Order: sequence, then C-alpha cells, then structure tokens
Amino acid sequence: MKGLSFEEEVEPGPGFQLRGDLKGHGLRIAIVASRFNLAITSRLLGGAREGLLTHGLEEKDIALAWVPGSMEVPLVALEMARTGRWDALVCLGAVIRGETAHFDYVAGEAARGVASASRETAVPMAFGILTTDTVEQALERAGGKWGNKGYDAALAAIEMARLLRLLRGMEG
Ligand code: INI
Repeated sequence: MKGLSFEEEVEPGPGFQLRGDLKGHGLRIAIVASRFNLAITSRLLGGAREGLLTHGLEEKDIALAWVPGSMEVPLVALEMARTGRWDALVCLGAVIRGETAHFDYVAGEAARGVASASRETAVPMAFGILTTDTVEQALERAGGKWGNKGYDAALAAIEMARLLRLLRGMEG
C-alpha cells in the first residue's frame, strides 16, 4: 500500500485534529550534514535548503554544521538541540551498503542516535540520512526519480516545529 507523501492532504475526519502547517517564516532550523559520500549529501543539502527557503525561512535563520560521517550526526545534533536556539534540526547523510558490514553499524547508530537525541531534547529532528544498497539508489533519492529526501526532511522539520509550537501553546 502506498503511504502518504509529504505534501499530500489527509481527509478531515471527525473530532479534534492537530497538524503542523508548513509556514516556516520565523522558524530557526539547523542542518547537520555528513561529508561522507559528499556527492550525494551535497544534493540532499541543496534539497533541504530549497525546502526551507521556499517555505518561508530566511537565510539568516538556517544554520549548517558539517560532520565527517553519519556516525557523527547524532552527537552534533544533540549539542545543537541543547542550545535551545533552533526549532528543529534536519539531519543529512548517505550510508551505502557496498561491500562492508560497517553499513549496519553506521546506519543503525545514526538512526538510533538521532531518534534518542530528539526525544531527550524534545527538539524535532528530521531523519534525512539515506540508507541504500548502491550509489545509484542513493542518487535516485537525492534529486533523482524518487525525489529529494533532503527536501522531504526539511518539510518534516517545519511541520514538526509548527506542531510542537501549537501543542506548547495549548492549555488544558
Ligand atoms: N559514513 C557515512 O556517512 N556513510 C557511509 O556509507 C559510511 N561507510 O560506509 O563507512 C560512513 N562511515 C564513516 C562513519 O560515519 C564515521 O565517520 C567513521 O566511522 C568515523 O567515526
């Protein structure tokens, strides 16, 4: 079954519903990007920046931190979130299986680390770290036939930042 893609609308149903919109104006968002497989991550970065800028963020409200590889993304994301300066983070990387068992460790730790950093700090962190078997599959998801997962991650970050703003402004 096909899932919802980022800009698809859900049918309004009965009852009380909450959803973050994609109004990025006034939000501050940081990107943590891995240099490993830079040919791919630079495309993800282009997509993420486009997603933020076309949804109202200003250049001055977008920060970028480079890290050596996807394994280093969670620690830097955690420290950036702890500053309280950003409404959300976008984490970008490309872990490609190739011939090495390293893949499972790097991909697993990157995913677990980003998820736990996000929960620990209550700062939304969009997971734009590709995990693919081949370079071709990664390129297809970095501006190729399956879109740009950096762009999608940017929209997820905006939506989550806006949803949390809504929730935090609610009183019982
Ligand atoms: N880092 C990646 O981002 N992608 C990979 O595919 C990858 N592989 O295959 O090894 C990778 N390794 C580096 C890792 O993220 C760390 O930078 C390194 O282990 C130093 O801590």
